Amino acid sequence: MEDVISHWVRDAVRRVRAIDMHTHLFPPAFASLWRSGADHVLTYHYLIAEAIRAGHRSPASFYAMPLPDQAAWVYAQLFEQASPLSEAAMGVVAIARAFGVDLRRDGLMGLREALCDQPSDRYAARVFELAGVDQVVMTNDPLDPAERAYWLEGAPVDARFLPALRLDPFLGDWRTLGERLAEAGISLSPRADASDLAAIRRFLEDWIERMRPLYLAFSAPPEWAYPSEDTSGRVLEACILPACAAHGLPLALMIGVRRQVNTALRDAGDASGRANLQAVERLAASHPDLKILVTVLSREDQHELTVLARKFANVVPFGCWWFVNTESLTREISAMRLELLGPTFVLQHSDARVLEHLVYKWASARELAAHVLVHKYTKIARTGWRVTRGEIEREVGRLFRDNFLRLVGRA
Ligand code: RAT
Ligand code: ZN
Repeated sequence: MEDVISHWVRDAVRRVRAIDMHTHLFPPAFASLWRSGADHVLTYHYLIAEAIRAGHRSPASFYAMPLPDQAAWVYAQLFEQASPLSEAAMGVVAIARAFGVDLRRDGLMGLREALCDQPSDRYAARVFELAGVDQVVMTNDPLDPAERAYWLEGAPVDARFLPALRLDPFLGDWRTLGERLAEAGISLSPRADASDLAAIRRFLEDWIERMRPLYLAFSAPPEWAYPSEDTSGRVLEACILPACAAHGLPLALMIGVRRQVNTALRDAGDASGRANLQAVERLAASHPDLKILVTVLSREDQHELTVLARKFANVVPFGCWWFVNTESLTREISAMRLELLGPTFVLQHSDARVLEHLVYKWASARELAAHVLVHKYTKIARTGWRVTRGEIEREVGRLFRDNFLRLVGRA
């Protein structure tokens, strides 16, 4: 029976089509924001941090190089002068293999030839197929001028790319928000008064109408508090939460990032810290109708978040984010969530910044699911439960897609 269970689980996990609920990918029509190809794969900020560490080079001199030289330098540090043992480096090996490239034999040139670096529908379809992914959710920022222009000109959004409205600047410093909104034609006063909040609310309404996002989201530092009397607390209370309620949209919180602890590293310069999860608890308790998707960056917060989700059915933990998206930590976190919540969370998201990331991140998610579920199903079978293939397929479907789709009202 145990061999049969292992076969059923592995087969269900291999075949399930994932919905990726958080990526940084854009459709082909958003051409300048599209990222694919070997040079982008190798200059993923996860790898840049590792290469600069291994190669003892200053971030400034690294970033001064053109993209192909940056990629070649990262490749030399992490693949020629060392074994690719880290999660992100192994990811490149997995991408290469999926495209028929043997990195030892074919090197970076082989990878450049096999991967396409231009926006392309057909290539997107091929990569989605290799990853077994049906749809990805984007991270859409109406305050990014390049992105805003695509939306305003009505660039077509391929149905495989689903929008999510990302609101980080709205919860940041008031002056910076004012500057960013001014670029979008909205002027705020320094007072953060009722008319400013009304203008922000109208801006959100306008973009919800235009983008039709699946959820609103923001990432937050460890000290993020709720409720709060500062301007960001007022924006949340007066603009973001009412927008969620008016449109029945979930709010996704990504908590625990300490931005730019090393500014020279740019995108690679963020760190993590322990969050104050009582803020989430208060938000969940005071807004029982608000669906809250939550992921936390520090390993130390994972158990507290899981316990919190037991108390509030409107809190749904999702994925293993960034520094906890590693083989050992995803196993620990996902097993713990199953043990305390059953299959009522979202197993994984990719956070892909480059199209081909989907391939290795979802291969890892499948390996993770197989590892954790073979163990659990074997255990309930030994305990006396007659396991069926159908129930395994149902739960795998929930973890990879259905829990998320139900939450955003698309099931
Ligand atoms: O994982 C990452 O690539 C980070 O840089 C962040 O983008 C993070 O996932 C976020 O969405 O803020
Ligand atoms: Zn992200």
